[in-house]
Amino acid sequence: MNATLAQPPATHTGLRLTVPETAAVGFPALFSALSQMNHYMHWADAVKASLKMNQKGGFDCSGCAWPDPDGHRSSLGEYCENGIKALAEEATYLRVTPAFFKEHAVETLGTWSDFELGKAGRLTDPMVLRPGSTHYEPIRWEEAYALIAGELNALDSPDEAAFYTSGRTGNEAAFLYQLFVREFGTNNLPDCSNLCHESTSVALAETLGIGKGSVTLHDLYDAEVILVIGQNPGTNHPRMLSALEKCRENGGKIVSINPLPETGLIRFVNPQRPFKLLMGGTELETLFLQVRINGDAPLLKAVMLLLLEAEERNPGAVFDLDFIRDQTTGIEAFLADLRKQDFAALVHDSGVPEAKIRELANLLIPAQRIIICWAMGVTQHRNSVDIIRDIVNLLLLKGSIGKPGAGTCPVRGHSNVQGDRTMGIWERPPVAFLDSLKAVFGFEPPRDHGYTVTEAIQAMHEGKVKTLIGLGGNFLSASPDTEFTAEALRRCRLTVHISTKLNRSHLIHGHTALILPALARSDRDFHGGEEQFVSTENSTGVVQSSKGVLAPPSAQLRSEVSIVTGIAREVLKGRTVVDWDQLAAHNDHVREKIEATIPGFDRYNERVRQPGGFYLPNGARNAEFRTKTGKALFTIGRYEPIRTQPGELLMMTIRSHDQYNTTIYGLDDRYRGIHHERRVVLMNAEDIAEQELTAGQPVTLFSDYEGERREAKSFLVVSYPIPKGCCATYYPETNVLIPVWHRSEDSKCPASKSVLVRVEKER
Ligand SMILES: Nc1nc2c(c(=O)[nH]1)N[C@H]1C(S)=C(S)[C@@H](COP(=O)(O)OP(=O)(O)OC[C@H]3O[C@@H](n4cnc5c(=O)[nH]c(N)nc54)[C@H](O)[C@@H]3O)O[C@H]1N2
Ligand SMILES: Nc1nc2c(c(=O)[nH]1)N[C@H]1C(S)=C(S)[C@@H](COP(=O)(O)OP(=O)(O)OC[C@H]3O[C@@H](n4cnc5c(=O)[nH]c(N)nc54)[C@H](O)[C@@H]3O)O[C@H]1N2
Ligand SMILES: [Mo]
Repeated sequence: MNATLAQPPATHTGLRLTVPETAAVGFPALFSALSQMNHYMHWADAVKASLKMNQKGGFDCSGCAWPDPDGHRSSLGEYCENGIKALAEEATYLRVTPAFFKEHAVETLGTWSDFELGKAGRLTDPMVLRPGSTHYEPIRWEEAYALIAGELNALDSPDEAAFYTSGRTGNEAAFLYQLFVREFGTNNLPDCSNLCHESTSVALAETLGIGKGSVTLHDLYDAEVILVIGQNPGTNHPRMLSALEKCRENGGKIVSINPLPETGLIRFVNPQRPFKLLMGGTELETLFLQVRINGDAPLLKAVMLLLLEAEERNPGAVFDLDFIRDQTTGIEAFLADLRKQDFAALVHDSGVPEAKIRELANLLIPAQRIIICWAMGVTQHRNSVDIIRDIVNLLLLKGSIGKPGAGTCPVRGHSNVQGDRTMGIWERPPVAFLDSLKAVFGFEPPRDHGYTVTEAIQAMHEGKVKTLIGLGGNFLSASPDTEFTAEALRRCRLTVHISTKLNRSHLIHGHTALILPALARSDRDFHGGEEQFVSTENSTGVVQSSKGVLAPPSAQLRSEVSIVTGIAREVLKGRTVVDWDQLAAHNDHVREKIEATIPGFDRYNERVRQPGGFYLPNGARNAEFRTKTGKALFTIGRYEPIRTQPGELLMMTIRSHDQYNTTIYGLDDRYRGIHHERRVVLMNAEDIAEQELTAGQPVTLFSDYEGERREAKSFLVVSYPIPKGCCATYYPETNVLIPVWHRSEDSKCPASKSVLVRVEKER
């Protein structure tokens, strides 16, 4: 067994604090973005790539899934500081070559921080780590495929393998991957959605008949009120700020519901509008409700009670009674449950002053066009599906769905995570999808549901899954329960990662491990006598093409399409009914099969070539609800407050401004005023005093679930405006504290935003 460290080393890098910023973007963002490019990219590449990023006919930024404008796109660049950082990380001139792996033993690389691993550069060659070896060594592609085929075909059952996907994979590779996996014979297709918006997919499919959001970018401009719940767009979706600015200018109101006063929501200085830039930007937030962590369910219920009260005083003036009568079911049971709630207790549990909740209700009472945006602050709790049910209930009461300027806006993370799901990357595929696969390809796909990410980890730990293949991502560091997950990986016979950059999942491995280096979004992909493009789907269901523009970092790299077809051909040799050679020859062939299999992709090859792409059909957008009753469903969001014991804090694990998930761009969190250090715990000043700590003090954080102690050492206490009883740390450093089973029952999404911890002084 290898002793390589599963967690980044617990060393400090030199904390420096400043006052949190009060405006987002502007000149500092421009400066930060340029300095990243300057550090890691050749200038010619930087110029070429930045002119093509998010432009029609260019490539889709691999940062977030925020939509691009349908019409005019700014020539100054439809991207943001963090999109540039994503590009600089991907298109770096630094290389991780066979010589690099020869020089550094796997165990030694384990002592590097995640920041250092990422900065080593782009992977250039397929590499293998053979049983008992200390170093990765080069392997030929065909030999790597044969090795995978040998392992997979030796399993007792196809269900002994799991096939992970991260959300950067384009539609074409994702479709082929699930096709291969299902012909191989399993639905074990866990993906990063399982750790991310899974609660959204479950709740929206149940209530509105589609697991995706309903709004377009234009709806955001036209809304009267936008609620932004549990989301930090200034860092994670900076281009969303332009949409919020437009909404403000049209007279709309923006409400942020968050335990932290996030800078991006306070004031936005739009770099594409020089006049506004000089004037100090636009005030975005109308109202800030500082909820307690996990206080959203009681808050939403309290608001809906106030709406009900106003409606009863003045029937028909608050609720959209026609909409409720014609388009929904379940209102009676929902209202009966709402009436049973104790307003004072709800207010107390939310952590928000009653006056603020009344202010929010007063904004909502006259409004007819409401949009609710949400992200990880909503989806990563044990009761997340219930919170989203109440989000939907609120919109339904107001008839704010299925019409312009209104609807659901779950803001997706990875740039193609939504598209991957559309392509069938799903451990619980709908029956209609499987029937369609069968009709188009002529094999019988497996019907039993597969494992989600945390279930796959448990199965690997128990020896039920013996091979893990990852199409992108960083399975180890993205998952909860780092040490448990590491052990699960070590017990595998084979772990394979199709990757662009080095990460910790390459270092914590099965008996044999493979790294297969892939082309990235910004790389040119020339095959079949032509330059190929892929396609992606953004958060609003627009599918468009993405074509890289830079020379690939090594001639050895293959596209994800090529790698997936290469593996499939070898594994299914002699028993496949799919013409993999034809699919590998040109991405148009893959799109033809997608069109034949999945509704909404008519004339795919033609429409994806249109500038700006096309919208996929979306029932909820047109008030057509494909639920079991054919109507939108009012449901009951259950809720039980999380009570902390004395000395206990409820911790959320969040992103700094300088990271992309497990990829660490830098050590600063500029907007929050935290510099050059990631091992910090943000605490309320009163908690610091009560626990007799001081700011800057080193502490160990530990959790104690079912009597099992999990700890994370060497965190520095930072006093921060966060509600009392709550604390915040950066992911992935504290994933070690989250038990693998600490997740939503309904969606299996880890409860990474509500972790009970304690703080212990060090030294
Ligand atoms: N630059 C950059 N962009 C990214 C990413 C990145 O890492 N870096 N990641 C991408 C991915 S995969 C995703 S999913 C998204 C993530 O985007 P976000 O969801 O914005 O990411 P988090 O940092 O997890 O932020 C969660 C927010 O929810 C708040 N919050 C936490 N708990 C609660 C709660 O109980 N209630 C409420 N109301 N709020 C709460 C936190 O204070 C924080 O503001 O961003 C995507 N875009
Ligand atoms: N505690 C805690 N845990 C969390 C979260 C949290 O908020 N708190 N957030 C969760 C969320 S929302 C998500 S989405 C997951 C993220 O989980 P993942 O998607 O698994 O993680 P990433 O860090 O995005 O993966 C980065 C790696 O992907 C590879 N990569 C990058 N681009 C490409 C590409 O174009 N092709 C290929 N083949 N590989 C590529 C690189 O090798 C890079 O090292 O983490 C989850 N984990
Ligand atoms: Mo995500």
